[in-house]
Amino acid sequence: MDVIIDRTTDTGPTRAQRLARTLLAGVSGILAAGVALGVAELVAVAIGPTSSPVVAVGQGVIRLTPEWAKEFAIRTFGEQDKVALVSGTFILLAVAAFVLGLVAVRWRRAGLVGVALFGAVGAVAALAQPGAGPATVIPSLVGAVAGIVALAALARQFGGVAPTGPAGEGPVEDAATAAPAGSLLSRYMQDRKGPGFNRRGFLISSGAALAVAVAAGGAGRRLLQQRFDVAGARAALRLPAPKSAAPALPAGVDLELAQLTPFVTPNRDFYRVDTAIVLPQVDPDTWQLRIHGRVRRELTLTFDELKSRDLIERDITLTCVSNEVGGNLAGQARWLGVPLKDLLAEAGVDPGADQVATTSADGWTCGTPTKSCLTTPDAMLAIAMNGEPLPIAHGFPVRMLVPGLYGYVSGTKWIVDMELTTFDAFDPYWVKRGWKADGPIKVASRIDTPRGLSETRAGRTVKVAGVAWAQTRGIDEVEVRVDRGPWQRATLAAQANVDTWRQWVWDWTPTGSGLHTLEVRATDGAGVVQTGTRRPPFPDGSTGWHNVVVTVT
Ligand SMILES: Nc1nc2c(c(=O)[nH]1)N[C@H]1C(S)=C(S)[C@@H](COP(=O)(O)O)O[C@H]1N2
Ligand SMILES: [Mo]
Repeated sequence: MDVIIDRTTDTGPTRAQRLARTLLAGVSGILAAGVALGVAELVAVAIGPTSSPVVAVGQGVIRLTPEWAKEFAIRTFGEQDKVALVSGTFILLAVAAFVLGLVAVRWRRAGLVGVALFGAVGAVAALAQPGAGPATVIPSLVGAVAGIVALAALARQFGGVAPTGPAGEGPVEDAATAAPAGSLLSRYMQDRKGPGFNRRGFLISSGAALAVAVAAGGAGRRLLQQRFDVAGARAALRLPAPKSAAPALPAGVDLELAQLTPFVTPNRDFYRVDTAIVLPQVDPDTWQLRIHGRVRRELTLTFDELKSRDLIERDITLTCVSNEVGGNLAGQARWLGVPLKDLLAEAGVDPGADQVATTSADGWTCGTPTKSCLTTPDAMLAIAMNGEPLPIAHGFPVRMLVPGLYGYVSGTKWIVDMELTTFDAFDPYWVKRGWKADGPIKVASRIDTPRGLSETRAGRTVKVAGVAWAQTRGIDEVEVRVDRGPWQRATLAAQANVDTWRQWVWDWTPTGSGLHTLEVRATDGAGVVQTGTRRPPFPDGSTGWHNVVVTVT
C-alpha cells in the first residue's frame, strides 16, 4: 500500500512503525472475531446451545481429529483433553483472525470475505450437530455479519485506497498523547500525503468492538447455561425405591488405608470421559427413548414410565478402554436402573440382531453385543448413581451400563435411542475410528500406594496396596513382586460382587537401600492371570503389569 511503503524518500516507515501498523491491524482482526463470536453466542440463546459456532466448531474438531492426535491429547492432557482441544482451537482462530486483520487493512474486500468464510464454517458445523434444523445456522450468520461490520469499521481507520484529503486533517492534535504504538503509527501516517491512520477513530471503534465482544459473549454464555440448564429438574427429582436393592457391602470391603483409592468413588471424583464440550442438557420431562429396529414391537418410553418399572440397584465398577496401565479411568458406584433384558424381552428381539446400537442426545453412538445385554443380568438403563439422580456429566437423566464391557461399547450417557441391528450393518463412533467392535474388560490391577518415586526407610514395613478389577469374573488373587523376585500373595479385601473392583494390600519391609521396583498382577475368577505384555489402550484396552519405583534410604 502506498501509504506505508515509499522508498523514494528517507521519511519511509521505520521497522517500528511497520510493526505498530501490523500489530494494530492484527488486533483489529482479533477484535472483529471477538465481536462475531460474542454476537453469535448471544443469538444462540434463542436457538439452542449447539447452534453456537464455538460449540459446533469445537465438536466438529473433536469429530475430525485423527486417532493419533486424540490419543496424544488423552495421554498428555488426560481428562483435560477437551480443554486443551478448545484452547488450541481458539489459538488457531486468533492467529487466523490476526491475519484477516492484516488482509483487511490492505485489501478491505478480501478481509471481509474472509470473515464471511469463517461464518460459513460455523454454519456448516452447526448444521452437522445432532438434531440441527435450518435455524441452527442463524447464530453463525448473524455473528459473521457483526464481524464484517466490526472489521470494516476498524480497517477504515487505517486509511482507504482513495485519498480522503490532505494529511494533517483530523486527529493530528492527538498524536502527542497517543499510546506508544499508536503514536508512532499516527505520527507516521500524518506525515504522509494521502489517507492516514485515524487514531481517534481506531480507539473508538476498537473500544466499541471490545465492549460488544465481551458483553454479548459473556451474556450469551451465561444465558445459554441458565436457559438450558437441567440442574433444577435434577434437584426436583424423587428417586423411587428399588424392587431389588443392592446387597449390603460386606464388612472389610474397604481397607481404609491412607492413599488407597476408597471402595466407593464419590460422584464428584468419578472419572469422566465423553466427546461433549458442553454437557448435553436433557430434560426428563421431554426425554424419550425409542427402542426399535429388528424388534417385534417398537417401544417408546418416557422418563416417568421408565422410573415406575421394577428397578434394580447394583454395585458396578466402570472402566474406560483408554485407561493406561496404572491409570485412573475407573470408578465404583452404586447404580439404580431398569434391567436391559426386561426392556428387550418386551420389545422382542430378532435373533439375528447381534448389535444394540444406542445414540445419545449429543449424537454419540455406541454398539453393544445383544447377547451381553440379554445375558448380563445387571446390565441396565441407570437413572441414579450413589443415591442421587445421575449427575449431568454422567448422563442425566438416563445412561446405559453393562458390567464387564468398557464404557465405549456399553456406557451411553444421555441415551435417547436404541436400535436393534447387526455388527455388519452399523459401526458406532469409536469403531469408525479403529477401536474394536467388542470391548470386554481385561483383568487389571494397580498400585495406589506407595506412590512412584516416593521414599521409604530400610527396615520399616510399608503397606503396598491398590485395586484390581475383572468385571463379571471377579478377582481371585493379587500378587506383588519386588525387583523381579518371586511373586508374593497379597491379602484381598472382601469382594462386594464380581462386577466391582477389589482392594488388596501387601506388607513390604525393604532391606537394601537404593531404587526398588514393585510390580503387581491379578488373577480373575476364571483363573486368567493378567499378562505382563505391555500394550497401549488402542484398539481394545491396555495390558501389562503396573509398577512403581521407590527409593529406600
Ligand atoms: N453420550 C456419550 N456417552 C458416553 C461417552 C461419550 O463420549 N458420549 N463415552 C463413553 C466412554 S468411552 C466411557 S469410558 C464412559 C465413561 O462414563 P463416565 O464419564 O460416567 O465415567 O461413558 C461412555 N458413554
Ligand atoms: Mo471409555
